[in-house]
Amino acid sequence: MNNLALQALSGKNRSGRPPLWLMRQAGRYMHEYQAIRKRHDLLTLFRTPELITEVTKLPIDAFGFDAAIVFSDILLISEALGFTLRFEEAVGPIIDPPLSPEADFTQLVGRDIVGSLQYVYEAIRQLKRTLTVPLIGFAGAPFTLATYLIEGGSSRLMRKTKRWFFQEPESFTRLLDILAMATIEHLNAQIDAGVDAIQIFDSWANVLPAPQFQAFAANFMDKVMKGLKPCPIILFCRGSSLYAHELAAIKPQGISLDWQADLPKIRSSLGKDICLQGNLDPDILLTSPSVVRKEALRIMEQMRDDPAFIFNLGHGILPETPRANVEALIACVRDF
Ligand code: 1CP
Repeated sequence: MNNLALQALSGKNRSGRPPLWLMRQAGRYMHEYQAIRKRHDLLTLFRTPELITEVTKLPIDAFGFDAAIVFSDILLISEALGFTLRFEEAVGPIIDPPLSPEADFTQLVGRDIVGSLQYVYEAIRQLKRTLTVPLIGFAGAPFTLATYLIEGGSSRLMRKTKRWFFQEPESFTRLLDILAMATIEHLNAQIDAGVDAIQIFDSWANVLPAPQFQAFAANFMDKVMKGLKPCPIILFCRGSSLYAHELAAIKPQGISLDWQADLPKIRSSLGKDICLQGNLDPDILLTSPSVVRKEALRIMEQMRDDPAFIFNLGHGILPETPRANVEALIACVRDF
């Protein structure tokens, strides 16, 4: 087992080079993935343990990243909660009908979350039998999951969500409570199945003003974390450079930083114990190998010999990323 990733998560990587994996490392930038996607639609991929296992391993076999991430999605739990989910080409996820403040969302309580998502846990068990690197499980944070349920899919402005929580904070809080309980069940089942670490994504928490960030994002990531069995946890949100202190106060093993963050500044203000993950701008991977090397080296120099640093992107890898640039990044981190 390559434990560089787990060593960095516990602040004990003395090897001189950081572990490396990418956000959304299994995906459309890989021709192997595109070939599998031609044969199966996305929901079939997400629901079939053998296909989950195959896709999870693609980037490990092709590039040798230091950790694998279960090929799944933060929105599959919405099906377990009784919503209808589909993914439309060139549009993204659609939840139809979406959730409104008038709906009786007590119907979301008492669902068999773990029973509905068995295919995820079966894939984790399969992967653990053969993987040679640590396996990361994940879920969306309650706030980000709520935005998809309320907006009915991807949204940039989150107008319906914001109207709901500004006008009716109590009922919004009740909704987040229900989603937190379901998320805890899903993550504990992933831990039971054998994942080595958990990442919680609050991708849209950047739309929140500071008081609401605390009330709806930070407090609910905290609530989820407190419900989990022992396992290293990494928290991510867009806006993590703005809210790094609030995230660190929840006391996860690691936080994943967006590309706006100044890593040395955040390291000196948070202290050396917490693992920092990040933060190359994914757009840099659209340039050229020499630019990728220059920008990656800048980060490597900044974090040189930091025993609690993991090299990653500041957000998900883009589908149009040229493979040569991913290869240049890997060589740069490996040879540092
Ligand atoms: O290697 C991996 O990381 C793959 C596993 C993975 C993860 C960790 C996928 C597969 N999705 C996710 C997390 C996820 N899904 C997040 C949180 C991380 C982030 O902020 O990027 C979010 C917000 C989603 C929701 C989602 N899933 C969207 C909408 C994004 C938006 O802007 O609103 C979309 C398009 C998906 C589909 C999806 N999920 C995963 C992949 C590889 C894809 C695209 C697949 C394809 O089109 O073939």
